[in-house]
Amino acid sequence: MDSIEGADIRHDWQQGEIEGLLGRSFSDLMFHAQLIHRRYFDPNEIQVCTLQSVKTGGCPEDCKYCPQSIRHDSGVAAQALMSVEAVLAAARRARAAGATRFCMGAAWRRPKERDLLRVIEMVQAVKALGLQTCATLGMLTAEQARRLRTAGLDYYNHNIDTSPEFYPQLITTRTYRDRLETLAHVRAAGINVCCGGIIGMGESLADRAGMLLTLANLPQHPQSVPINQLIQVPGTPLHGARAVDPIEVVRMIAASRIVMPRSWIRLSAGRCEMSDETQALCFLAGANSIFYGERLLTTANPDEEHDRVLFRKLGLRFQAQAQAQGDARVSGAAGDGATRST
Ligand code: SAM
Ligand code: DTB
Ligand code: SF4
Repeated sequence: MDSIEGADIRHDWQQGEIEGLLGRSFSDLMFHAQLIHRRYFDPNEIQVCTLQSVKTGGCPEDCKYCPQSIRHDSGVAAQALMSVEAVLAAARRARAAGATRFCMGAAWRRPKERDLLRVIEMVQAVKALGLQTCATLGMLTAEQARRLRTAGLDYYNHNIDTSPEFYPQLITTRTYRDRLETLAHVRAAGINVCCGGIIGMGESLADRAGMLLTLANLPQHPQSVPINQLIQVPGTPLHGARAVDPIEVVRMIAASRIVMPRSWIRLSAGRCEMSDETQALCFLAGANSIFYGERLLTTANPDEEHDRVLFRKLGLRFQAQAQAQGDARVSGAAGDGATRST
């Protein structure tokens, strides 16, 4: 247990318990998730993060879901690493639109030295705008993580994607253990961890529980947990997979909220394919973060106006910049949040 907040914050979850949560009556599951959510967060506040693909396509990895892998014929062309100036211009636009976090994504197995130097400049420049900084660049060594932290990196996104058992059916070019090792380097460097996965890839309920089990039983809960619904891109091996039922997405969000009470749970990829009502249920279930802006990395995200209207309808507000800066302080445990009274 890593906090005085007591019994909610656990690192000893069992597979059966999480399967039980995912399969519980919807009403009971939602009630439980809401109790936890309101204990640790303002339920009317949403954290918003804008994604920028700083290096698109041509990735040597073989992730079956990803349009950026060189092994799939998805039509995504390989591009060079963007200039610092162009990234900075995109960050300014994101800040003006209300984003508090700017995440730079690169389709790499791991960053090369020359590329890392440029990403470090990007991190410094984006940080100077007053935005929280996040990057997702593939595997990192301990030293690379330390250098990114020194540059001002607040968050590093590196997903485990699924359960350890299902993982080898999705990716063969890097192991689950490789991923956990990168996460350990990021944590040791004092960078907040952003780690989650994808649903809708043909995984079982046990695999979904296994993914949450791995995340919740890490030495610290990841401060951000992106839950992506698979975006089926033509040409990728998972194109044509059976679509996930919207209620299953809501259940996954609720279970994530219960097992990681202080983490920002992000309703990530797949919102274009979800109705407003499904998204509203996800926010009720404890999702309190989104990707905001018309593009994810290579695929579409809801346009900003649509999100603003939806948030107005639901009475949700964006987390303020100053508050976001406070949340980016690296802490000993997920969320940085003080317990809220309900
Ligand atoms: N290349 C880096 C890596 O994989 O570590 C960073 C970028 S990668 C695109 C980041 C994450 O996006 C993946 O781990 C995966 O969870 C998610 N992702 C990729 N393609 C997706 C898709 N088609 N649908 C939903 N999520 C996807
Ligand atoms: C995450 O979990 N989801 C984002 C972010 N981390 C980098 C990426 C979603 C990518 C969706 C497919 C695409 O746009 O290429
Ligand atoms: Fe490359 Fe990341 Fe896509 Fe895998 S998910 S193919 S590592 S860009």
